[in-house]
Amino acid sequence: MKKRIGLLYGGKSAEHEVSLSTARAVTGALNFEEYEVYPIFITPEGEWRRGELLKKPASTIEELQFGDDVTILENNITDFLIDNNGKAIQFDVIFPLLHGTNGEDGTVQGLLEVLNLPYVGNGVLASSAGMDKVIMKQLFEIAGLPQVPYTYFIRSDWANEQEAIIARCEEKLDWPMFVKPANLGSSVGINKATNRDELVKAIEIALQYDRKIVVEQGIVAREVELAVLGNDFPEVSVPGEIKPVTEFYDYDSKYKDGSTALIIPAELPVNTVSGLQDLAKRAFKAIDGSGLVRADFFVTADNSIYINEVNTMPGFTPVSMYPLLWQHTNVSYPELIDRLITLAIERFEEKQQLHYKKD
Ligand code: G1L
Repeated sequence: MKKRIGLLYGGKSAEHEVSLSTARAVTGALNFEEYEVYPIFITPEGEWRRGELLKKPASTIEELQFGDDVTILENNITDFLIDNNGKAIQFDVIFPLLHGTNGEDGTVQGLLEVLNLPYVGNGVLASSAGMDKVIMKQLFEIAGLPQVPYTYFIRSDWANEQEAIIARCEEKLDWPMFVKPANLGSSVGINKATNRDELVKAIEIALQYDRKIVVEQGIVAREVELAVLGNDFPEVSVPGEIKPVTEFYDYDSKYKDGSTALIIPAELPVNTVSGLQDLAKRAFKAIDGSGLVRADFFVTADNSIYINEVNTMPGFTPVSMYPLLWQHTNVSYPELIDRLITLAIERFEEKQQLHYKKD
């Protein structure tokens, strides 16, 4: 029996287009002898539209964007589960290639939990923890992972005690500082500050994107990333390095210009590599990850390691860091996708065994 996969992509998010290209790439890697692939498109306005069973990989993203002539699911999003004859489609697994519809992650995962459907990747807890830099840092702290000094506050704190917040930043952190919205996956709203004036400006900008702000101490370091794959016994890839071409790469240079170089494997001493691999696994466990995470680190000139963050929904096209890291660790893109699907089903089946009441 072929496995029925629902590919969920698009969405009411800044990464709508990225999600579409990713979905196209995934259809290109799935073995159609093994899988029945159902596309489920979420429009930029948030309407859910299920397409017909795909016969072959999508050759363009346009093929995956359905118009309003296709099953419109505006009143009941769970209609994606119903075929054109009113029969339920029994999905074996859903592949959610998107961020939460309102920018908060874990929301789509929550929907899939309520529907009792197996899905690829992290659960509700890891997804939402991975979306909030402060919560993530607190979990890393508890797990004893090394990270750069930071402080945080919310908008109303800033309104009431601006002076105290600046004082706290200067007391806890050295210049330069990086100001970041706590809640965004990408680099939007992130700015560097080398003095008080710049700090105030950077905070005002960051507050346009989130009510919670993190201020981190800047360090001179290389950016090194590792891929983690698994559930209870995760495996780790070789490290890769991101070499920015500009001094600090913003959203545009990171995601559009291609002005960063990926160096895989990163050139590092063997014990630094094993240190990174150990920390990557511990970071995965600290957020209670499942399926995959990309763990991002800073490595200084003397090879000190600091964890920066984990990404529970990393870039996932064949030329993105996460799949490339596995390719260099002898796991091809199609194989990676198969492994993720298997992991999703294993986790789901294990959860089905749990008792929900005393008996
Ligand atoms: F399903 C996985 F494997 F967990 C998964 C889900 C989402 C992997 C990678 C992603 N990434 C994305 O969806 C995105 C980077 C395209 C964001 Cl919209």
